[in-house]
Amino acid sequence: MNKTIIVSNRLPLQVQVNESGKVTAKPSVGGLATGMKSVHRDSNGIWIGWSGVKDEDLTLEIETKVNQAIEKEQCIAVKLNENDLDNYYYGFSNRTLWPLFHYFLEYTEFDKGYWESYVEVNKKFAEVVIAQAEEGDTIWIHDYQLLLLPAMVKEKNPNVSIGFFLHIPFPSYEIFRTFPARKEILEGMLGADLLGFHTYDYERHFLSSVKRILSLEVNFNEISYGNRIIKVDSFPMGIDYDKFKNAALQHQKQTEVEKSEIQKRLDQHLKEEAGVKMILSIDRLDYTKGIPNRIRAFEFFLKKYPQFKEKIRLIMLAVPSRSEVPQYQLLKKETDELVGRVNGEFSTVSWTPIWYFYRTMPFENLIDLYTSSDVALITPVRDGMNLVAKEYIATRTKEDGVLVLSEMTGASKELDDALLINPYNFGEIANTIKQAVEMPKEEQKRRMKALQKRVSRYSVEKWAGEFINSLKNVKQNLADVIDA
Ligand code: GDG
Repeated sequence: MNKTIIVSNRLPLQVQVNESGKVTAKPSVGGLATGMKSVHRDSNGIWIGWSGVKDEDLTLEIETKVNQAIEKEQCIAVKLNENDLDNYYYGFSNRTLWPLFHYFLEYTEFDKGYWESYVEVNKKFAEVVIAQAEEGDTIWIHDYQLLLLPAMVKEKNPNVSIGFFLHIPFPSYEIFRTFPARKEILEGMLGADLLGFHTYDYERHFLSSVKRILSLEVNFNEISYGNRIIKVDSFPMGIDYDKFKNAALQHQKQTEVEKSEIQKRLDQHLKEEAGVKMILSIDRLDYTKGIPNRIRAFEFFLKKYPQFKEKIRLIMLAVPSRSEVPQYQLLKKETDELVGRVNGEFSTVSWTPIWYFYRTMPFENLIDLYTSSDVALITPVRDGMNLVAKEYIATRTKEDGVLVLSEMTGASKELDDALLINPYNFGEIANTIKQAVEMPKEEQKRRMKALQKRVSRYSVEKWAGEFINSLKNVKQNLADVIDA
């Protein structure tokens, strides 16, 4: 029976090795893992990726135990050592591709050592995939860490069908052309039979680079490449809508003893500070998420509309991320300083304008925050999709709440009932915050219902299903051409 092989940098597992050498592998609960569940489990499929334990920490005994634990979850590990992680992951993936694809040219480091390691690690992945793949199998490769993998697999095994999905933006040709390895990257991606992006814009940018850099013929959304036709399409990723909706419904039924400390504090706020509007933001602390702009815009709002002092609060959850990379350390410093500045300038004895959390929170607390906030303020300067916006929508079971969303996110292309803003325009953000907190309930409801309709229909399972179907069609078309 043909199988589906999923490949991503990390396996969808939390692998832990405790001090006495006991190994556990728990499934991760992230959106991608959920969306792929049906593809992974139902199709007798396997998932290939790094386990999260580097070679230096693997004795023979521990490695055997790790492999046994992950095989139970239908997963297979690619081994990575510290040098790979420094150069392929923290280096080329996160200091070259991530900034470049998010339009941060000034942060993009072109380093030969990073590139060589990226090629080597993609080869390591290819070896494992090729060992597992059999004729007729379907392979779905994910994201920017593995851009060279499709061609490496296709070359050795032309009779498997390969899909590739990019979770981050594909930049415009004018940005992409600056990249020394631009040709190699495109050729690597073109090993796939189907290439998927979150939005039509990213798809268009990719096709334009293919045309201009590789001089290939592009016909609508199909590329002629040697004797192959490669299809390119957009598949906007969704969320596990029911999971968020049901968690919010459950949340409403909580008794006093079941409530989290955060929820108790939020309730206290409702009692003692009735009328104070709660504005929420949640993101990894990443320079693409527009966190400093958001704080500056909030500061500008407090200056421009002083009537909101003591009447509004920004709750900002910033999740630690890639703290080994210098730009992330600088961003942390800048964020701390800006929060300090705003709180220092505007706080009163009974009111702090920004509640700032720099940590990861459990899922239950995320639900506390989503369900208790009047407005979600999401201001990335560049974001492939942004799932937080969709999660906020799913938890608003009373059909209230307002989403203020950057037009630089992939999500904004689908969510036109949100209040869309340009994250660089502080005046516009300030005015939109005012519009959001003053929005009449009927308008909130009208907008929220439309947003919920969209997000509930296009769930993460649907997204995965449509990608796989599209890949099957490409395969079918190919078979028809060969038979004809
Ligand atoms: C990349 C692209 C694209 C956040 N804090 C906590 C927590 N989260 C969860 C959220 C959400 C996820 O993390 C973040 O997803 P995003 O889509 O917002 O952003 P990235 O991490 O940058 O993801 C992005 C995505 O890939 C998918 O293709 O949308 O554009 O950059 O699910 O809920 N979860 C928990 N605690 C936290 O503190 N439990």
